[in-house]
Amino acid sequence: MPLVRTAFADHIGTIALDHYDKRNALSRALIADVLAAFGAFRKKTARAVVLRSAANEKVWSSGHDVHELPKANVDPLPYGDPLEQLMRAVKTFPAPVIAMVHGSVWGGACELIMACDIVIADETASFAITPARLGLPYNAAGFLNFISRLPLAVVKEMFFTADPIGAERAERVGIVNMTVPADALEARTYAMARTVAQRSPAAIGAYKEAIRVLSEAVAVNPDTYEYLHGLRRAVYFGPDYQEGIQAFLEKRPPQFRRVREPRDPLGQKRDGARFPRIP
Ligand code: YXS
Repeated sequence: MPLVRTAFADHIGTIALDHYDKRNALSRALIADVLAAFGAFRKKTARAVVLRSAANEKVWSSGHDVHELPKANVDPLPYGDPLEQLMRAVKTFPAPVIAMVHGSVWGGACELIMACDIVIADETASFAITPARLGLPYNAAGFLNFISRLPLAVVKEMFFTADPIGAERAERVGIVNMTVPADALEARTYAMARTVAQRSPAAIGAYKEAIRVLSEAVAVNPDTYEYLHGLRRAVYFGPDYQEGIQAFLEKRPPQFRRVREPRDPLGQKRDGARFPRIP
């Protein structure tokens, strides 16, 4: 049973997340169906793709399928993770991907929205990036999807509080292009898609790829890369991540304890530095 519904008309593809029993959690299986739809629309040379929820419910997507996250001591968001593959598929699709948002967007689904080219929401929409609730370390590509789109102070507020930002403020800070009344959302989204589909697909394809390359042009030398990776390792090997995942699965609030003195792999107490030395 496919976990997405698709449609194609007037050069416009539609991918509708359709697994509301699990609040459209971005599971490996659901992502595989979304990636297959993008592959089919690439063959049809779609000029725009609308990414939406099939259900007109209070949740658009609840983010990464937490049951598919490692329980501890393993990088939870490696390069090959299906959700990371989905982000790259959206960003490299040769035509604009327009997110149509009714309802709340959580965790990795919030980053998925950031990876889309255009976001049209209604007044029921809200956006929360929630790794801090799980004690989960975020990756550089993920941060860049936010930093390249939003003011730093908003990125920090979202990551440090893990609280939702409502539709009206989401439009003000740039999470969405526009917020429209719920009864106008579908019409406004497809009107935008039709306009895009009337323009030059060759030019727009080149614009999208050029903007992607330029927006990702961040020079990180090997030392800095290792430093950033060290920051993540310290978290996913740490007690918070284990407790965060366990608490979610047990449906209880997490109890994050004081950070234990980090020990190097030989178990030697280090000089109290909580993170690897800055190169
Ligand atoms: O218990 P059953 O079998 O009925 O299933 C329940 C939930 O377990 C399931 N479900 C999920 N399953 C896997 N992964 C999820 N993210 C997830 N979210 C929900 O869906 C069924 C209905 O859930 P329920 O009863 O809670 O629905 P609700 O309508 O009362 O509440 C909807 C939500 C979205 C407010 C609530 O489900 C929720 O808070 N979900 C978790 C949102 C979240 O924290 N997402 C972040 C996941 S981690 C992630 O995306 C990244 C790795 S990161 O952490 O970096 O952002």
